[in-house]
Amino acid sequence: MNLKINHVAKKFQDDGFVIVKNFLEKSAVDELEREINRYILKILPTVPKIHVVYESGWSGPLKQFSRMELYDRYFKKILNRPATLKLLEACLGEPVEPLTTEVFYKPARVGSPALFHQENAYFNYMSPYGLVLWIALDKTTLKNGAVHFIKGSHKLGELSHIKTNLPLFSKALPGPPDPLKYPEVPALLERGDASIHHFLTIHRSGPNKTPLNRRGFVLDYRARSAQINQTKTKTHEEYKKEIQRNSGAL
Ligand SMILES: O=C(O)CCC(=O)C(=O)O
Repeated sequence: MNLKINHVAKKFQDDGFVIVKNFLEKSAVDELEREINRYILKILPTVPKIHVVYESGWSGPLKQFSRMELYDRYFKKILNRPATLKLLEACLGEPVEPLTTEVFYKPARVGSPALFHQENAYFNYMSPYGLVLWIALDKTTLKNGAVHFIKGSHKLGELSHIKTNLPLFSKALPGPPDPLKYPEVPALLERGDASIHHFLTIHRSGPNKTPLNRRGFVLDYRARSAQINQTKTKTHEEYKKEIQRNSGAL
């Protein structure tokens, strides 16, 4: 097992992302799916609108929801799963602290793209930043909006993002870096596989034009020693509030 962890950590450190086959066994993904469906039915209708994004307006196909750990014990516990922490700590090379959970739903037929971005444009930590674990609840393909990573882009440092004024992916990069130096790699996952990416790794996902949902369960962690950039956080929070007011979430 340690050999496998070392291999995963080395890939993560070299490329800025790594794919972990069979991250969850079948019974664990089935349980996770049941718990997410329970959350959508019972809890989601009661959470503040700032933690839910639909593809359009305030009903219909779900696009994304977050902060589940605030409202439900199951998701608080899953953030602290010892095997997950061990793997992520090996990747980052130091202990990690849980930040939040998210579900990127990418609904059938209408699921819209995620623009090129680095996670840290939203989280605003300083080195050694943090990382994201993305667990596939559905097989991901080139047609249903698999996440694409730009290999090696975590070495480019913090890049300047533009404002999109969208409720989700409110910041984006104007475009990818030179594809000859930094090739794009799609994360083609089976249900239960996962990817891990660094807060500085540039990534995007395409639309979902297929008749089936493409759901990803996401856990975000910071490095324990990473300090938050207070100035950037203040500016980001003000910008986020403006978008939330405009969209009617606040
Ligand atoms: O799941 C997706 O389509 C996008 C995920 C993403 O961009 C992220 O985790 O920041």
